[in-house]
Amino acid sequence: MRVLSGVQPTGELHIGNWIGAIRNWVELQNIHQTYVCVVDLHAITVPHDPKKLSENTLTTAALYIACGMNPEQCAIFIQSQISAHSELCWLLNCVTPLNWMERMIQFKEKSQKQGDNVSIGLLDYPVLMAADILLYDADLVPVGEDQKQHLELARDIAQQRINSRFGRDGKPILKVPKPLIIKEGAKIMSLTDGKKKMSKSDPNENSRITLLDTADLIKKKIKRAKTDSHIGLEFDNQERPEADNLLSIFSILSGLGREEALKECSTMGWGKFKPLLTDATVSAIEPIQSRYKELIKDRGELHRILDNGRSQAEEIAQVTLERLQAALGLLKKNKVNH
Ligand code: AQP
Repeated sequence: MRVLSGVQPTGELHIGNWIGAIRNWVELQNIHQTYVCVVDLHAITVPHDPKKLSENTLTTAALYIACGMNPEQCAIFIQSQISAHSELCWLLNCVTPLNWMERMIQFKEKSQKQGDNVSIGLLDYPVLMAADILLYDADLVPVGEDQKQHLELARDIAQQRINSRFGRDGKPILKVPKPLIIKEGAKIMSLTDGKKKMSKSDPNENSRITLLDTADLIKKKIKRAKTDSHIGLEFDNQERPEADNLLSIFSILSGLGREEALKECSTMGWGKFKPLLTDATVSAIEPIQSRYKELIKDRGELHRILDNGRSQAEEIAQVTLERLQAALGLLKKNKVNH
């Protein structure tokens, strides 16, 4: 099966991106044809700093590898370097109803933060994401819970708007992908508000732990993390979202799993729990950080890996794009010289 996923280079990757997405790709590359991209075209749907964008793009790619993505086993590439992403997005735009887009939760949330400055690109974000996935005939798309609605949209566009309208003789033009959401850690919440997801773009840096935070910074952020007045950690108590979130993070990063973590922490006060969580977090991301430091020293090698990933991905993307162009009746380029 073919797997495709990506992260936006909108800032430093956090433990939510890792636990909800990247960590799962690492397993998948051993069993499936895996394509992972840095989705920089998505990152410009909100106001951004051009200098930081190119740096974050390279950093994100280096972090994929530091987290265990192996360029020998998967294709790692930059979305904007393959023009078929934007071209397919346009074709899909022309068949996607506007009212499907206005329902998207992420659009509602992100547009609210931007007042009068909302770009068409932000509204179109899910169609570009559909193009990313559909270009590669992906069977599976591993994402966190927050991206599930976008995945459903990609499925609807492929099935209802392309295959059933333009497919001939029952043959689909685009493959309809399936989401792959690993339950454990599918939505890591903010450290400062257990009801909000952890996010790269949250203006409060204390709300997230990034994969490049120092041990000291992690300690400080966890110390400041929101708690409640109860003693003992527990899962699934809607009145205690912070307890549920921090215990989930602990159970995953310590490797103990839910049952063991609950046994260990169910009668523990916050004062004792927080140092435990700090240690588990620091130890879990320390190997990523040391691999990252090595990788980022050799930018030439990173660019070589990305060039190689791009040529593998581009070949597939072009075939899909031409298939859809033909199905929509766009006149093919005449390849014969006059
Ligand atoms: N808090 C989270 N918990 C679990 N998974 C998460 N993901 C993001 N946040 C969490 C997963 O990470 C992948 C990449 O996400 P993205 O960067 O493309 O977009 P996003 O979901 O909008 O991530 P952020 O961090 O919130 O970025 P900003 O702030 O720029 O919007 C996806 O698979 C996502 O599910």
